[in-house]
Formats: sequence, structure tokens, C-alpha cells
Amino acid sequence: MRAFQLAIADEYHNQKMRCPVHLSIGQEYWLPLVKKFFQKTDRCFSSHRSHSMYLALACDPESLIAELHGSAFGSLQGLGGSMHLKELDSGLEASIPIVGSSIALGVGSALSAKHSKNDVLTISYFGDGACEEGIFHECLNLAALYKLPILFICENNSYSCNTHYSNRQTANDMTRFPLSHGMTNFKINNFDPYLFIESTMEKCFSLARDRPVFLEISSYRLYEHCGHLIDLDRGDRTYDEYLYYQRIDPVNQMLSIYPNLKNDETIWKKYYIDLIRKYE
Ligand SMILES: Cc1ncc(C[n+]2csc(CCOP(=O)(O)OP(=O)(O)O)c2C)c(N)n1
Ligand SMILES: [Mg+2]
Repeated sequence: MRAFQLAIADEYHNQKMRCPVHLSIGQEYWLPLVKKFFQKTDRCFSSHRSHSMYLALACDPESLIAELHGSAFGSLQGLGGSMHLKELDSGLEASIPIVGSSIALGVGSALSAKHSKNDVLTISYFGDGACEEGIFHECLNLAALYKLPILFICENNSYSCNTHYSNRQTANDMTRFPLSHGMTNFKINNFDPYLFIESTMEKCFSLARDRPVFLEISSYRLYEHCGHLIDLDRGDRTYDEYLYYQRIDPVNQMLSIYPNLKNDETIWKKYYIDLIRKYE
């Protein structure tokens, strides 16, 4: 996922990818685990930051690259672009750029699963900014009341576009919302040991087949909100903040422990750049 996104970031300036891109470089550490605990009949509704979710579930980087180029070989024949990714066979039902939509659609899907008495778990994936939408609070209420089989995954990168949480909310803790509905909730962050992250996610996926569960995942977006640059010139975040999170970034940590992986990253990045060349 990291190599894929670095390749996009490197090549985007050529203006051959004509749709906006919301990279999640710095936020990928938990996403491969979604594939591990997601069952064949489960359903996922994603936000606009959907590349990594698509890679995790659909596992098809070439169709994503084609889609970003508006190619007929893209996952949506080039008609959807980066923010509308879906792949029904893998359970990625939709990615929706209207903030909060993945929550409402997810709850609808979970309600239908409950009525059908099947074993379908729905994942609703969204950001901390979506917690400021009214629909978020209505949906949490309904999911708690009806005990719907849904896992809310809130990826908290502390920013909504360029606005820090401190200018938007009274606390950087999204679990206070599910708590007020008596909903089971968990938190993981980029400092946690991998085994803890894995076991927490396993628990979430298992419990949510029965009742709603809320998982807050703290992470940090190293690139700009939308685009291929590192936007330190905007003044919305400090260089020190960026350097701190770059240092503790789980992928960078892993590369410092296992330097040989840097070779793999380079090889994969080159592979993705070659694919980009194929479709541009
Ligand atoms: C209803 C709605 N309002 C505003 C926007 C503009 N918008 C696009 S992304 C975004 C920020 C969302 O922040 P967050 O939910 O934290 O997700 P992140 O981008 O950090 O992953 C906003 C406000 C939108 N797409 N939809
Ligand atoms: Mg955010």
C-alpha cells in the first residue's frame, strides 16, 4: 500500500491522472488486517479516502491505476475515479465522497442483514470529520437501539481537510460518541504493538457480528488532504509535528528495523510506476 501510494504521489504531477487523489500515506498500518478478518459475504462502505481499502479488499492495484486514468480497464470502467471505488465481488459495496454517507448506507445494510437473519457483517469506514455530521449521531443511535451487526471504523487523523480537531471538537476522542449510546468501543493507535492491533481488530470483527461495535483508529496523514504533495507550506501544521509523525510512522519504523524491506518497497514502487506508464 505504501509503495503504491508513493508511486501515485511521484507520478501525479504529470497530469495524466485527472481525478483528485486522497492518499493515506502514514495511515495504512491497520488496513491489511481488514482483509484478514473480513468474510466473503461481509460488506464494506468506505469514505473518499478509499485507495487502501480498495487494495485491501479487492487486491487489484492494476484496475485501480487504470481507474485513476479514466481507462475502460478500470474497476469502474474509468467512470468512477478515485473517490467512488467499489468491487462488489470482494464486498466493497461503495466508496462515497459525501462525508458521512458511508455511515448511513452501512447502517441500512446492517438493518437489512438483521431482518434477513443472515451472518453478514457491515463495515462502515469514515474519518473523524464525519463525526461532526448529524447523520453520524442518528445512525449510532439507531444501530445501538436495534443492535445491528455493524463495525464502525473511524480513522482519526486529527484533521478534516486542513482543520485540526482542536478547531472543530472539544476532544480528540471519538469514542465518547458510541459511549453515550452504550456501544462497545475500542481504540488503537500507531504506537500500539502489531499484535495488540491485530487482536483488537479480531475482537471487533467478531463482536460486531452480534451487535454494533465502534473502533477508533488513530493515525496521521503525512501528505496533503487531497493531492500528491506534502503541504507544510500551508501553515496548517508545523514542521515539527510532521517530523514527529514521520519518525513514528509504523511503516518507517518497520523499515528501520528491517532495512532489507526498503529494497522491496523500491521494487514494488517501480512495478506500480510501470503500470502507471501503461495507462497514462
Ligand atoms: C457532506 C460533505 N461536507 C463537506 C465535504 C468536503 N469534504 C471532503 S473531505 C472532507 C474532510 C473529511 O474529514 P475526515 O472525515 O476526517 O476524513 P479524512 O479526509 O481526514 O480522511 C470534507 C469536509 C464533503 N465531501 N461532504
Ligand atoms: Mg480526518
